[in-house]
Amino acid sequence: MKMQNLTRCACLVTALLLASSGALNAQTSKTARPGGKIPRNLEVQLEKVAGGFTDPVNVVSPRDGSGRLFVVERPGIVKIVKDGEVMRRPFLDIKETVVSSFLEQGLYDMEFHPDFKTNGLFYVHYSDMWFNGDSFIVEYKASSDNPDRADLDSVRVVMQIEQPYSNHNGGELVFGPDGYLYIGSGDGGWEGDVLGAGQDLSTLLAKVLRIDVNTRTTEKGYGIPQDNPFVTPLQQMVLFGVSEERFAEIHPNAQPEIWAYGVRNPVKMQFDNKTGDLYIADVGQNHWEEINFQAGSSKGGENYGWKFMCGTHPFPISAKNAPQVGEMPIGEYSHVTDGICVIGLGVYRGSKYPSMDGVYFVSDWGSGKIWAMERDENGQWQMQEMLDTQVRPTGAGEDEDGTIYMTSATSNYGGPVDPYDNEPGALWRLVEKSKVKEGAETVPLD
Ligand SMILES: [Ca+2]
Ligand SMILES: [Ca+2]
Ligand SMILES: [Ca+2]
Repeated sequence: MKMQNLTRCACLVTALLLASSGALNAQTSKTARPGGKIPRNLEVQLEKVAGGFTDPVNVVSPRDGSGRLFVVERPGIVKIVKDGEVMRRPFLDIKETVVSSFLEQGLYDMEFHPDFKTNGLFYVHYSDMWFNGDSFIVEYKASSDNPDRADLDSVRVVMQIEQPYSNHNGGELVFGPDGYLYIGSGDGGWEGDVLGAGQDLSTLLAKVLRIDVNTRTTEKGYGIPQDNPFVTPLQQMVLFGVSEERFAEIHPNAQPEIWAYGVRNPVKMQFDNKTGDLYIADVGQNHWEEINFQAGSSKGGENYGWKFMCGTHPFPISAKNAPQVGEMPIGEYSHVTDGICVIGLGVYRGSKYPSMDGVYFVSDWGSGKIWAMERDENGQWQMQEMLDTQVRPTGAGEDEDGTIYMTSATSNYGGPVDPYDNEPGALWRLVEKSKVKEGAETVPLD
């Protein structure tokens, strides 16, 4: 299961591994690396909830009091877990619309509207079969006669993002505390940001996007929050009476959906439900994986540096005396030691495991490691290894109480493959080690 078994990965390891080791000393003081100690004693474990899934990549709660969890399967299926049992009939089946032959494609994520309980709306994000793998964000409604079924006729396209290559599609959908939908959009693909999307404000690729699904315009299936950082009110587009400072902030070609930019492949992002802080786990290229932190007070507009930076390091890594660009991550780890594809698990804010309160958990798909992150008494982020598992984390979500769940899948990188040929994946619950349920199956460890 470990890294040596992977022939190729989202971030092409192999020959470049050794080249990165010389850069290990270039760390800035604020970016944590594995090997730290969070300022509390914490031991966690993963309990198996259910298995038999086909490439599960995410799990989400409707927060409607039903206690159901919805597991997203990459081929285009959403299954319901109710009272610990996987329901036989799926909630949603859009396999005919989703292309999933390449591992980074498929149904990426699903999110329920904050008012799902009353309006029944939910959103999915996937690679579309008929539009050559373009990313689609689509709204559906739960069936009015059967809450365990989606109403396929209710489909409404919210957004289409052109995907010139099959990889680096991002995927996250998450509603912020402000009620807006945040979208993780990757750099479009190939390698090395060949499109130059990271720093290009005229494209939706390589961005965190923020849209209003409760309104729409004649051109778009959504509204633009007027406080998005690159919205330029028309009255500012005059030559006189505008300060130099304000002119410097005006980007007439910028896409107004952009909330933050300079990300490479933000597969997982999560809000801290108590503080509104946003954690963006950004999959890196060849050498470094990174975790970015955006305070709940942020007004947006952050530049997370790609493709000038990968973690705290210049890109390409051989660049000498390169200036640092943008916000530095709070955490990073090397492909040499710790993994190849970062998967954020989220901040625990539930009631059942008080020792985990406020801790951010993050994992790696290649190594199966799980870390806890927290600031110490000096405000310095710490990153401590919690578990070194034998499974491959792919996604995460939380139930209504805030308990964190993780999906794992065993697929190898690449394509074309039939996801149904892959070993079945599983759903896990992250718990305090001392509170593992009697008889529960726990995750295999290295
Ligand atoms: Ca999500
Ligand atoms: Ca792509
Ligand atoms: Ca970065």
